[in-house]
Amino acid sequence: MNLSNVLETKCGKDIASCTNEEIYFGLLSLVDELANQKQSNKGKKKVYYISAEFLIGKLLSNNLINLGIYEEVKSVLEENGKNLSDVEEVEPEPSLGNGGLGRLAACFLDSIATLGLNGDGIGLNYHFGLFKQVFKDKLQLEQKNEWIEKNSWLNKTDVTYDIECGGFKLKSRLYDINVIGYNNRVNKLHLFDVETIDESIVKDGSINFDKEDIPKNLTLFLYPDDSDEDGRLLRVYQQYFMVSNAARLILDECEAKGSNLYDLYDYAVIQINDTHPTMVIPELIRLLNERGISMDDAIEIVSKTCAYTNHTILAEALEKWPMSYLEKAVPNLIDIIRELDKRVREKYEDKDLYIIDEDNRVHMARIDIHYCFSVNGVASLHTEILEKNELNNFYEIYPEKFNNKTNGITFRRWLMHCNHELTNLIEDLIGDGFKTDANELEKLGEYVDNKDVLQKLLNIKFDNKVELKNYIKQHQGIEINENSIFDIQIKRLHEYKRQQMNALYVIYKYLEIKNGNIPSTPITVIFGAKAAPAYTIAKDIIHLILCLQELINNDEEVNKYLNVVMVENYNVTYAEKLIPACDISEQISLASKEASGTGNMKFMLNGALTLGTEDGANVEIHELVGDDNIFIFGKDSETVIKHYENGDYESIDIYARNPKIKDVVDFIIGKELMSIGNAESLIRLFKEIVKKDWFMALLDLEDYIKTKELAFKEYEDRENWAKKMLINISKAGYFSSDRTINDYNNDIWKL
Ligand code: DL6
Repeated sequence: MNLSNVLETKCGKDIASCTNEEIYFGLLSLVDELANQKQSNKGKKKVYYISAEFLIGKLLSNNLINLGIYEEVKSVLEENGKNLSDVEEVEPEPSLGNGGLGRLAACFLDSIATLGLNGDGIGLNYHFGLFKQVFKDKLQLEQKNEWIEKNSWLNKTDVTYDIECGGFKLKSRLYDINVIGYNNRVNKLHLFDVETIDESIVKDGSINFDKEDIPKNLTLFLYPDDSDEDGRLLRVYQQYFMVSNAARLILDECEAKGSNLYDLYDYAVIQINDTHPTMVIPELIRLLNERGISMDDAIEIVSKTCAYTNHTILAEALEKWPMSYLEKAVPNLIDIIRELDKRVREKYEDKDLYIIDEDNRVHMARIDIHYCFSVNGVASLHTEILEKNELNNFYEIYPEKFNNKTNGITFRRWLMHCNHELTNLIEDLIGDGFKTDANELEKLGEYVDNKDVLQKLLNIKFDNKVELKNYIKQHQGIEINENSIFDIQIKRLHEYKRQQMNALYVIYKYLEIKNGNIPSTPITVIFGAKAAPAYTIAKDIIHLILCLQELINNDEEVNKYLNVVMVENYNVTYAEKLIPACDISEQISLASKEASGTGNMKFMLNGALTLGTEDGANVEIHELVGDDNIFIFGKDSETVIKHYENGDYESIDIYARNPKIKDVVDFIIGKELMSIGNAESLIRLFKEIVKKDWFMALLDLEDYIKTKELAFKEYEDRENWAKKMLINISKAGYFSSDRTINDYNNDIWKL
């Protein structure tokens, strides 16, 4: 194929005279055409990965890489005076996810396709996604995030279903996105939409709309505000719409391949990603009943087809829907859910196993655990905590169902796409085998004493810092110092992830500098996080960080040594710039609370050192790199779990006893911040930390400060630091999602 000619034909004129937009749309059409020519993965059995989120990120460059034409396209564009990065800028980022759960689903789709496995994703086509975050007066505002253009990666299909909810019928329409494996075959991401959707009901760029008008609003937003009953009901409608479509599609595909439905599990395995798709279980049972299969048989068939992944230890994050909501939104499922509950009651006395509790709430995870054949956690520690603590009563009765699948990330996006310089260096050193077998990164270990290689690693990091600096300047007008240490915390905003503890460190450092204790190397602390619109304390934490950003960056005495940046509208695209530029990766959740984390893996792969607690997959990173190549601090999960059990943690004791901590916490409501911030918000946060501190930021603060200072000190020895970087990269192979998907396939899916 003469790419230059093909592209010119696609664009309708010579490349040199095209705008970046025209080139983008030309490439989009070319990529889809090439994908459609590729073979799709085939096989009798298929995995259906159902998920409320697919945080797929921009697709152009990744698709070019996976098709093996990235370099060629890049040089054709360069020959014509064009730059692929500028073309990438034109692409809107699909807004189909929120955080780790959705990004994991996207990494998994890439690996499933790459490994040649027969597997599709199924989700919803949210028109305005989560929300676009903007900062105004140092507060987070939410706006609708429009991403669907006339030409996009979405391909309209002929598939439609009539979905019956409580009170009305919805007509669905399936849109497909091609999932192109690396040098391999193509799968699909199936996104269902409702035909009657009406974008115009969202007013003035906001995220406000009539929550009751389900036919018009159903697929507008991911995780619509659930602070009121209408919002929560809307989530139930969304979930049901997603799984009812999924169930019909699956049954149709399996029947078309010859299944008589009694053997459904020979044709399909359904991976339920967190509890949002749980209703696929009763819905499938219902559809099988409709096709004449008895209740006993239907339950058995579905239980042999479905597998559940748990992604959270937070009890409050495990969904429980009031029966009254289900009666209203999904009356067709009520009898089946009651039947599923009845069967549990007949067998067990322990009320905590029941699906419907005494308050008439339906526990979604309990449906999954009783009626799936596999239940997995997403990191060793997480699975262990599920087995020993959170889900121990279930583990006791179903030990054979429980298994661990430590998460992973796709190296195509998180190394080859986002860090070209590092990829090239690795390829020069060890060849390109690591692109298909990530374990080959171990070979880098040979270079740990090679000064030339270590220097190259430092140079690449520096170049990436300059790139990030320019990006932040261009997008937010904030100037940062590429010669400073880049200390980065990017993830959803949640108290358990403890961005507030990092903010307290910033205050500590500010006060130190004011007292004349100047750091040897300047420090830039970077945050990126969206807070759920109704999560008040999370928004207070963002406000605190934005106040610190203003105070510190404008203080001539301090800003030479310390800067704070909260990037606006943190998303996959931003992550791709931040991760390659990072020196210190903040993974500071309260031990026992972060199921796994996947950002920790991305940073490690790009040569950042982890500053973290013994939580989630940090534990496995620690085991792989050894004590010298990671900075671990804080109380371990056992201690934390005991505090919760005994109810004996009082943050006020630490605050009152430790003057250093008191000074830092008091600063939140001191004159400097109160004069530039919102008093109500700052006081609320202060009180929360001193009186409640549910996620124990003060418990670990002193150790955190000490360990962070140690990390900064070690950074001074550049060569030794580069060694640590190299060791981290060389040990990252385990966290390839190709490994994770192989594990899922070998142990659960058996495709
Ligand atoms: O498994 C993917 C990802 C984990 O890495 C994170 O540790 C975990 O917080 C996240 N879970 C969720 C579920 N929602 N809640 N809460 O996003 O899953």
